[in-house]
Amino acid sequence: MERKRNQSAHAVAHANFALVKYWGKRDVALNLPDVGSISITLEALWTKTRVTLDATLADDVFELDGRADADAARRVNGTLERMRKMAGVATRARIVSRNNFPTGAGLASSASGFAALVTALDCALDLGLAPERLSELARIGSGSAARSIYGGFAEMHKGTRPDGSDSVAYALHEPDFWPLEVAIAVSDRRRKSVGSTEGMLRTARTSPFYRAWVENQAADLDLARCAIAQRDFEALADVSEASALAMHGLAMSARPGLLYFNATTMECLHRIRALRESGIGVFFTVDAGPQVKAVCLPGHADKVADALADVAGVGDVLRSGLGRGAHCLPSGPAPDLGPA
Ligand code: 2P0
Repeated sequence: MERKRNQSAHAVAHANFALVKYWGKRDVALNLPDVGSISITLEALWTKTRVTLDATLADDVFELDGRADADAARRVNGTLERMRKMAGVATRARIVSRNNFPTGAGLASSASGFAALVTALDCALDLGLAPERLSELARIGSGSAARSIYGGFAEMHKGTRPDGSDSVAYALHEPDFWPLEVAIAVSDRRRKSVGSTEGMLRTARTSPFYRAWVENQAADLDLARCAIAQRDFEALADVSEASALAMHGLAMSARPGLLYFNATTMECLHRIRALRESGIGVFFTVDAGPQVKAVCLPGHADKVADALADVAGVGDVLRSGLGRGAHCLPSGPAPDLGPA
């Protein structure tokens, strides 16, 4: 195999969250989802990753947020091996990655993380892969990462092939198609106690409602795709809140039940419903953590952010518009926390 020397690339990918939720796997080894999903990509939350191929290294080195991270290194090892094999190189890599938001707290750090990693590796290894192939590679690392390859609105297809080559995401619309705004009420920055992978497996194994969830998903995906295409906020609010609550209801019905909400989460949901009833364009969604994501019509996010900041237990309210897809950055110094 060819030994590449010190070839370096730097990429950024933005976090995304689903409006129609992914929860459940049809194949664990290849990380194939049992359901499709539809997401929005967030401009303000990102991972920047630099990959440097270094022929002097005996092993890969992975640094996350300024510290060597052995758990994260194990998680990215499969992706590295797979992409090196595609390029026909054996050179070890130094990977330096930074998130500008809390890791593992229900803010989709694995989504932006794996999307940034495969994008940086694609550049460093000169692979020139199509977005669907990058999406496939990102998915093997983390299901939601398949969607962070794209900006704006994206749809993940559950796929049917055993090899997973059609379990990939596609772009639905660019960010400026419908410039929705997001306010995120952060009530707990700690890592969640049960990760998404374990939570999904437990749910599929033990919930009596799992098959019903899987069977209902196609209808929700159709509703959300149409609502977005027609910029119908009421319809999107209806299906998105239903999907989030069904996902959490399902997770709660596992044994032992998964409780990602805290008291502040619930208070925020009530606050958002009250705002919508008063005429403000806002709906909620919640992922595998207590943070509440409020999706707002353009121009409505200031009022929503103020209202969420008032809820007892809310520490910060993060704000974002819709962001671009993953891309390589001009080469420069190691990733910093500057603008993406
Ligand atoms: C989603 N979540 O659609 C759902 C909703 C969290 C709740 O995808 O096991 O880290 O790595 O494929 O992508 C978070 O799970 O899970 C997630 P794996 P991932 O965004």
